[in-house]
Amino acid sequence: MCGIVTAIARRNIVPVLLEGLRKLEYRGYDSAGLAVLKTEGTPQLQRLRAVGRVAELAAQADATGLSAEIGIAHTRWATHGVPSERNAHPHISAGLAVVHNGIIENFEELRSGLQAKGYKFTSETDTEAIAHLLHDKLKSIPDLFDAVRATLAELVGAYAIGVLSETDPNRAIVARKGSPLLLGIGEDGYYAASDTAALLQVTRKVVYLEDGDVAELRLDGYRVTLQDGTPVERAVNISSLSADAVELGKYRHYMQKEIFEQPQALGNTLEMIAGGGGISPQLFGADAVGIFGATRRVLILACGTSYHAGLVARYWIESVAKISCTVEIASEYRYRDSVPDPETLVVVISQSGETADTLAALKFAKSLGMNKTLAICNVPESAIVRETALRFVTRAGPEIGVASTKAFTTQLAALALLTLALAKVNGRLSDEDEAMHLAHLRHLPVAVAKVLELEPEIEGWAQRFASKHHALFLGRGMHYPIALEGALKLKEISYIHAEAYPAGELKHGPLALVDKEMPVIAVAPADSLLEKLKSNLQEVKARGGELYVFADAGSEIPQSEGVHILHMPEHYGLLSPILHVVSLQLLSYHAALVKGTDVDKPRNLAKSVTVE
Ligand code: HGA
Repeated sequence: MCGIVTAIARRNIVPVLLEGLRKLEYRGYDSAGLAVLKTEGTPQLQRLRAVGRVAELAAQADATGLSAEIGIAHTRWATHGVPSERNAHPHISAGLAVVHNGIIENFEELRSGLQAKGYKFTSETDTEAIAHLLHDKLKSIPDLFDAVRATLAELVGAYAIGVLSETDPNRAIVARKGSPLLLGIGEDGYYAASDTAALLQVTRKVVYLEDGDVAELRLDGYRVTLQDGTPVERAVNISSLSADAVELGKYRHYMQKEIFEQPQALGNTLEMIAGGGGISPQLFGADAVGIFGATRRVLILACGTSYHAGLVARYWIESVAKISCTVEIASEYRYRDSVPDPETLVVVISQSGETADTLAALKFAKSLGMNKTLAICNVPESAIVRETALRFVTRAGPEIGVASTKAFTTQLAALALLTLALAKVNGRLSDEDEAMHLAHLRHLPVAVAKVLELEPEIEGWAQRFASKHHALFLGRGMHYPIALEGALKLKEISYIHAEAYPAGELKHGPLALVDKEMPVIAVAPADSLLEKLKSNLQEVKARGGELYVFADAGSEIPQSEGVHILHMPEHYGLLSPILHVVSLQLLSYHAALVKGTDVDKPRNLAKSVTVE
């Protein structure tokens, strides 16, 4: 998704803008740009834009010897108009420059109105309408800050913006509604960015803006107001994010680093149960006991990989806590008529906590009177975390690779804790079962490390099927969502078309696709469904399909012609999906390496999906 950096400081801020954009690259983008104000003599905007990588923009900045004390910069992930230099931000309207993350839903209406007034549009973006609208407002509202507020009042949709003006060269204006933006307070100036990682180079002191905030950054200070101009104070936080956490280190790709960080990420996330005590519902917030005790139903809302985490949790919550649970894709839920139930615990899951569809679905559920809400999220202080009554912040650390790995497994760890807490508060967890589940959770980092040792064998498999165009993933029970996640990972980063089915569904359709060109990947834990799964695998074999089976020790599936077996560790009970998904992550990663795709920044995808 688009990323924004804004800076005003007593130094050349061009390197700061460029480094900030590099740190936002992981969000996914197709072009980049920046604008600075040269303040010696008559203030003048200078803009550079490039399709492709930030490195290209940096080369242009170098070649032109660009230097300034105030500027805005942007990585663009196109929503309106193709990726091109013409559509790259900043967009300019006679002396004004604007960068924007989000979608302006009424841009067509705004554009026709502005065209009627004589404004010429040079791009296909919705963003350009903001620049011209602001220019138009400045004719009647001479103060830049007030004119920005008046402009925002006419926008329908989501935005985080940065604004510079030649006629008001000593300040930058930023604002947010629906897209992320935070301020950075540096030693020598003030900054703003879409996420903290972009600002760690200059400061750890950050101010999270709320939806509807507008802020002015000057050399000697900053102020924040609501959109109506009412001044507001926002707390200054010291970020604990480590600058190293976003460095690649010895790894070839962030995805590989993040796969291998999983034992540590799980250990950190589960640190609160490391002692010998039992499960404490307060891990989810002070009101958790009351809310969990009154929970008759759970509704999980999420998108993409987080949705798959929710699907696994459904099996856990229904079988252990005995509470009815449904899982729904957030972008569907938010637009359908459903039957609201105030007794339902609404659980939203998002890596970034800024996922636009999940946030909107949460707000929608609340508007229907469902106020028992819980967020599972990897980013403290994110929009979603601030909206819910209860929260659990996973401690995966920053996830840079677009394809989620450690965020997913730590979400599952959090959901396992939620299951146990719900079961305990509702009197459905015996002391022995609690002790057994906690022992498994505490051992989880070691168990995941064992799966990582299988990398060389998995790499061999990836070599074999990377040349295929399609793949089928099979699982049953709580491993069906793991098959879904395996197929999603393969699609995302290797561009091999993959589908996942509950193995029992094979004969109802997908078996028609099976031949020797269709590798079939099976998740085969040694659980109560194993015998059923074995029969499904026979159905594939009988039709000449090539089977790749991830089998728990003790599964007793023999290797034979066309049946490849990779031996996983022993069955890990309730938490088995967490082990099985790690092997599928490695499989996709290595298939993508063989295919030579851009593993960390797959085409067309973005990391924090901050637009609808
Ligand atoms: N709508 C703008 C910005 C897109 C965006 O925020 N993507 O994440 C454009 O298409 O340029």
